[in-house]
Amino acid sequence: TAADTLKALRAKLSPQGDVVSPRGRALTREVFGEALAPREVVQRILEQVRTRGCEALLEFTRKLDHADLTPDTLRVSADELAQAHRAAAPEYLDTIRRVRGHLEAFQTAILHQDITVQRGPGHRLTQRYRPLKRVGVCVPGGAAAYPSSLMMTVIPARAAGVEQIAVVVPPTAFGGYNANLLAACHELGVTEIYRIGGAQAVAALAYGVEGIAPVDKIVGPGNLFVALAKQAVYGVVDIDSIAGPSEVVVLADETARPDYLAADLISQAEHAPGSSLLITWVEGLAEQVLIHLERQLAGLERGDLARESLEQFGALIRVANRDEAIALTNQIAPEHLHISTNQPAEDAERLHAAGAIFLGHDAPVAAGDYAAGPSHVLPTGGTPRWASGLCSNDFLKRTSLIEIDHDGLAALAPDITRLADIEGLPGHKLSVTIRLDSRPTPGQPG
Ligand code: HSO
Ligand code: ZN
Repeated sequence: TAADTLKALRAKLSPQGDVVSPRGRALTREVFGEALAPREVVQRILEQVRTRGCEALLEFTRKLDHADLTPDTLRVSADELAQAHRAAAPEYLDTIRRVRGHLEAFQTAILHQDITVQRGPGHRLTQRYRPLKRVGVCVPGGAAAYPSSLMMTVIPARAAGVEQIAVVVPPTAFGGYNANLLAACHELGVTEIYRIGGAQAVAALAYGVEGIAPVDKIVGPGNLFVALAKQAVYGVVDIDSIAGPSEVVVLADETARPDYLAADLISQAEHAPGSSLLITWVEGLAEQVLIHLERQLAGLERGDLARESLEQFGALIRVANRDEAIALTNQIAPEHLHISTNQPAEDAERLHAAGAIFLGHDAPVAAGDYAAGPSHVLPTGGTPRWASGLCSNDFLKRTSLIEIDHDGLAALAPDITRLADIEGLPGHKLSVTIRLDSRPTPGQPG
């Protein structure tokens, strides 16, 4: 049944749980003197960085990331950035500029505007948006270098008007020492980059340490420790959604090409871990896709990683008809949904729980991962039921402006005073009646 399928899929989709590898266990014993669950590891790290500051940050960076940094080498220097930029391939920089154009255009177009509502004479309300001042961006650097994730976080923040952006990236060859990533930073005008990762980086951003000022919000993907740390500091700062391993559901009808479908499934599986599900009602399609999967995996550089991921977190699912496919997809609530049918717009109308929806045979998820415009930082693990992908509006906060003059207050007074009576708060009432009993104060809007 669909419910059983869903349960089985959910089990597949939670490789992030509180599971520790034997290596992880050994490492925590070495660093903390005992084997700890990830949540406890994160608590210890947060506490240490909060109380001991940079010293603890450097210590964890040495012990967990095996990088011996000093307060001076922690931050990427302006020279390093300029040099990486000079060394970058011109075509690569052109790509960064073009993609930046697509992202900026979309992220700017969707920005919330202030809204003013006149409720009557002397009673005007405004919902006002202002950008956050200072934001921290986590860029992963473990399994691959991700200049695209840098763009997908920094450009929406900039579009919202955020002035200060601090990037943290692990001190690895794919991270803080990656020339392409540093060149992208320079191209985007990002100058504040720290070679730190994991829970210790999140702690530094949330609490601040000597040399790193605290931020208002932390965004961007990361491993289990980053995710748990972000969850733990929420409240001290804001965070975006907790992005787990990549997921895609591909919904296919008889017009879909099996070779395209195979490539779409592999493209998220190669994030390793990544979860890839095909849902179709077409007889024989899954079998055809399987043949192409084999063929394509054999020829791909990361084929082995993708194969492992597909075996562990992949499935080809056949349902009775389109309606069932849509219902199941809504229950799964995937990060990415690719509608590979001949009526993608119609189908999309009925699909309401996905981080991002790609419409049609020629709209692979990779287009959104790299270039289209919406951020590829999306909710996962079933959270698209209620969570949304990152966008420029997530870097705005709203404030209500309440403009009321003497007449406006007089009109509201009976209701205010009645509610104040009911709640037994005479001071509230007095703050209204004291004004009504006197003349309007000059120079008030109204
Ligand atoms: N698919 C990933 C984003 C990404 N893909 C980065 C390639 N680079 C997020 O779900
Ligand atoms: Zn991807």
